[in-house]
Amino acid sequence: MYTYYISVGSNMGDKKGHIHSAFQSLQEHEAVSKVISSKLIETEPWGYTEQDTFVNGMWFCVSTLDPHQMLDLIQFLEKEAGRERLIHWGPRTLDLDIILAYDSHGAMLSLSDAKLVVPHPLFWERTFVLEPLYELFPTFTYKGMTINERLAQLSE
Ligand code: A4P
Ligand code: MG
Repeated sequence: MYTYYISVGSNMGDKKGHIHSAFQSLQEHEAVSKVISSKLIETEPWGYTEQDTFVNGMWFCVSTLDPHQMLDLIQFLEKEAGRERLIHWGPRTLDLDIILAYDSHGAMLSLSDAKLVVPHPLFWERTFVLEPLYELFPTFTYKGMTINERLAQLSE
């Protein structure tokens, strides 16, 4: 059994609609349980800024799927939302990223191969990831810092 924190973002079309449909598909998946969503927030684009505002959030779930199987599942959900990969960091109907993964003993997984890097390499830089993560996991610490301390540092 694994637990996951998955970030969700959309900045094209019916943004909240894409997110809600994918959330429902995840909830209905036989290998996934205890799916919880943070509230959804509107955020300014980060990176490639010539694009519409995003709706962002965070999902927590428990699953028997291992991290690579979970990656396959979230890529399937992105495809269901009509996602095409055009511009790196560019507009997307749905972007799902595995931010954190834990094994059944509660140990945080660190993985890095050609397909998957966990924890997500940029999560600690992004307020649109850290704010919803804080809602679901307020006690999380990384590099000796709480999420609130990191958010304060990022806003300096
Ligand atoms: N991959 C590796 N590690 C992971 C992981 N932990 N989770 C690989 C998911 N995928 C992972 O992803 C490319 C490849 O990354 C996948 O095939 C997988 O094997 P992608 O989604 O196709 O490519 P991308 O869109 O070019 O990159 P990515 O990383 O999804 O984009 P980002 O970095 O997430 O940036 N501003 C705001 N305010 N809100 C946003 O949500 N999002 C982006 C996208 C930019 N600016 C934003 C937001
Ligand atoms: Mg992605």
